[in-house]
Amino acid sequence: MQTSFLQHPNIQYTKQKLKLTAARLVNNHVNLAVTGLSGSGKTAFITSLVNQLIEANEAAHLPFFSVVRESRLIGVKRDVQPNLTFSRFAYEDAMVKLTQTSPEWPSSTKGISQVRLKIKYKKSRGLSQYLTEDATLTLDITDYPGEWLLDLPLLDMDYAQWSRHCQEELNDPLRHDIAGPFFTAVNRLDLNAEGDELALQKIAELYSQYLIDCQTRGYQLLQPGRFILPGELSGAPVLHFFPLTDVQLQQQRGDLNKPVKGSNVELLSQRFEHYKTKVVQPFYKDHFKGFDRQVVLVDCLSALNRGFHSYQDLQKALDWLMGSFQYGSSNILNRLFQPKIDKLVFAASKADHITPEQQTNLVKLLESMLHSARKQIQFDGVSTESTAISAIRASKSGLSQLNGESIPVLQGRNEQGASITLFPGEVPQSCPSPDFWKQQKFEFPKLSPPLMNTQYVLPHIRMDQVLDFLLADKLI
Ligand SMILES: Nc1nc2c(ncn2[C@@H]2O[C@H](COP(=O)(O)OP(=O)(O)OP(=O)(O)O)[C@@H](O)[C@H]2O)c(=O)[nH]1
Ligand SMILES: [Mg+2]
Repeated sequence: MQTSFLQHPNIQYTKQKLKLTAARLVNNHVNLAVTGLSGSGKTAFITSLVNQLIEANEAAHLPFFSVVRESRLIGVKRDVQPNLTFSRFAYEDAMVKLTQTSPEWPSSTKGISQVRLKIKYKKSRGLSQYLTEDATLTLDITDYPGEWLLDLPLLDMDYAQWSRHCQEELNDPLRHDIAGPFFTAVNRLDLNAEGDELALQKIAELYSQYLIDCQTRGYQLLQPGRFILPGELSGAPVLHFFPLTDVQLQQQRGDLNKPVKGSNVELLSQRFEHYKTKVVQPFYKDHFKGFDRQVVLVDCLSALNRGFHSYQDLQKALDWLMGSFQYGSSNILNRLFQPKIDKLVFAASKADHITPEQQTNLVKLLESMLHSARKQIQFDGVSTESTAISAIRASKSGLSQLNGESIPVLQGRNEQGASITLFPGEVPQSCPSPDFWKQQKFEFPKLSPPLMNTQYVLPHIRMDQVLDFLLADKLI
């Protein structure tokens, strides 16, 4: 019997080879980073993202995620993470807490962690349908503190310039009061005396305490970033430095560039330089450089709750933080290396704390905070999106009658777990004037996590839209 043309061994071999090549071509990889300042919702976001993907074919509600809507998602599973020096993202622990009888929010995290997912899907179109049906996208997700990005501008400063910059912050009356113990100690230090490591360590600890106390009072522009979140550097001399006061800077004048050998001021200046080259730069070179896509979470509602100073400080911190995503030729990052993030999502987190008709205002408020920097980022060729999300939705919205009128309300559980129904208030579209804050306060509620009963899929707001923006082009 004659072999048909298509069954000829050479043709079979070529088909096999094409199949392999095509499979390799579609075996994509995305390195997604999630950041935000302390408490902005990074852990909740990644927990929900992993949960939505793993449960996507079960009961997850992802109507705007095209690969799910088109029934092309085959399955998602966790795989061994690529970077063995990062902590493993504690997804399982978070899910245990969220699904227990009295659900709790996942624990606060302090450093960098990672999770790898393998997403198996059916391709949507093209020649490849003859070659292979399925493809796999490898998704690495890294959680890192936004505070680390606040250190980027340090790379362009010397010790004297940085000290001057910190003094501007310290001149804020409230910050100045908080820094009382630090000022007393630093003013007693003889800069030109022989270097005293222990004395410097003690003053550095007072400076860290000042930053921590500022954070407790709602300030967010706190740097050096590792002073609050030292991770593996806790106790290391590289963190034992602090800014000099205006008076000290005037007394030293030009001498800061040529400090007395072995003096306190020489040690301080060396440590500052060491921090820049051995802590800040390596983060950008070893990790940040590898990220393809980035989510930045911003907790606008908590800043509104805390008052004008907190809101203004969040705005400043965001300005600093966004320097890391501006790739213009004069940027510090471009001079160091070429970063490659091509998609960036700014998400106002915890949008379940407000009623649905306020969500447009929340996005506008976020955009007003990002305005000029965002334009620059787009100009540099990064595609950006701003949105309002809830990673783990802890409220339901509805209508209630008040004096014969229907008003939008939220139903959820307060921090003690008791059921509450409330109208949390309006969200401004931009930062209100200082006078407004004197007369009125914002009181967006804190909520307990939702009761999951027998469910294992986390309720959310707009996680599917975020997933689609970040991954749809890699899942075709
Ligand atoms: N209602 C509601 N609360 C949220 C949501 N996401 C986060 N939260 C609240 O915000 C807190 C902080 O969230 P995390 O996810 O731990 O934030 P984080 O950025 O990882 O915080 P750190 O690890 O401390 O930097 C949680 O404990 C919750 O109280 C959400 O989608 N809805
Ligand atoms: Mg966390």
